[in-house]
Amino acid sequence: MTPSPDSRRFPPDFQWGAATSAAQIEGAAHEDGKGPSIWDTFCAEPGRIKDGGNVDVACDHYHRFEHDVELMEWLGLNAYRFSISWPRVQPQGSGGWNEAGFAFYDRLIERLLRANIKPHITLYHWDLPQALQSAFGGWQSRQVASLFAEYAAEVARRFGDRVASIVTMNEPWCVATLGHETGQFAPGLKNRRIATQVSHHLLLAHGLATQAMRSQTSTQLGIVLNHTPAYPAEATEANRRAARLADGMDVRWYMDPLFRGCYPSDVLEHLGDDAPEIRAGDFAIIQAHLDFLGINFYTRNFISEESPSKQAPGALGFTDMGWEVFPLALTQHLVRITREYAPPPLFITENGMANADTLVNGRVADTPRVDYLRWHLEAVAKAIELGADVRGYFYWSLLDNFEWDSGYTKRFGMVHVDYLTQRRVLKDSAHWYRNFIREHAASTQGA
Ligand code: IFM
Repeated sequence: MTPSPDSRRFPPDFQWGAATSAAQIEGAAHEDGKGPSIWDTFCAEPGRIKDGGNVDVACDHYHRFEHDVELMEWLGLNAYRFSISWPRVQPQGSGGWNEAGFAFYDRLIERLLRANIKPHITLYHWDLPQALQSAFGGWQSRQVASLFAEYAAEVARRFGDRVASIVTMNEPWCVATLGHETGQFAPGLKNRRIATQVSHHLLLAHGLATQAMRSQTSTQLGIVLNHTPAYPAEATEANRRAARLADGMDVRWYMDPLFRGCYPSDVLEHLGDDAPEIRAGDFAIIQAHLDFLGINFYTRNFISEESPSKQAPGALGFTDMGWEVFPLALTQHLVRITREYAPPPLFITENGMANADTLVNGRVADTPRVDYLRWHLEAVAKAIELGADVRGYFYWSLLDNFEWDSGYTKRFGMVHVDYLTQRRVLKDSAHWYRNFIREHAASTQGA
């Protein structure tokens, strides 16, 4: 077993957190005036979700948030990342606000602040109001980007002075590609031309929302990107070329507009007629000043042009999602983006693993997750030593929850959830994380 990283390698004011999202944990999908989201619709379509699950109840966090914050207090977290459900606070995605929806987030934020846990809000973690999908085709329409900015400004006006940060978008790649090109996620479209237009509108929405929020709040504003660094399987010219293109579609497609004001030319060339329509002035909007950048990291892409289904070596194993455990890529990637883009302060806004956990005599011995955590924190510590300005780490996820098209079949939590009783049990990884955070606090006291 590798030793745990030395907690003193993290800065004294490092933020130790866990992350969740509204649709995955809240439940109460039809309560207190919440409008339907595209995930409510998607789950109701036969065959979309592996176990036929839906988000009606999920972890019932809407009713159990007080207890969930107690779990965070037990863990010793000083930060918590969660998302606001747009259709809960604005059921139609435009027009009237739902005060009962805002009241829920108000109670949650107040409870977190009483526990000395910094709230970090995400505005869009995939649950678009269904009304906007039905009326405009969702993110296919530029108009939805403007409506998103109105929603963002309202959230910033109400909560901006009490939260540590506001993220506009979570993982636009997933929204565009999995939602509109492969059809795996809501709204389930399969059209590359639409997907690239959606990616452009998401970036535009991010920029417009950032501009709109600046006049309402001085809190930190940012975006969260999921990065899966591409590695050529063998060092052949064809594999290198394929890995470079994969990097272009995943990493540079979002980083270049945000930090350089353009899309990468090799990807534009590859897309040909499927490239998005871009209007004059769009890049200036997209390049709105960012206070921080959130990176979600889980695994790497192992690219072989010669045999596309080539299995990654997986010396450290694979998660229950089938994703290779490859923490070295996290260090290398953080150093690379620091060098290439000179980004603002970084947060690891998600990192974690699904494991086939079992509850035996009241205990979940999730050793693979403890190892995953240990290795990835070591990778972050190394990146900090090599110059990456990483300010916080959020484990994904606090609770086992609804894993999108996999339904409830994958468990990412540090806390086990029995979906029949809603009983929560802290896994071994939660105990490990708690000790690590305590060690860090003890070693940096008075620093
Ligand atoms: O559960 C998701 C989360 O919603 C977004 N990032 C990846 C996680 C694991 O797949």
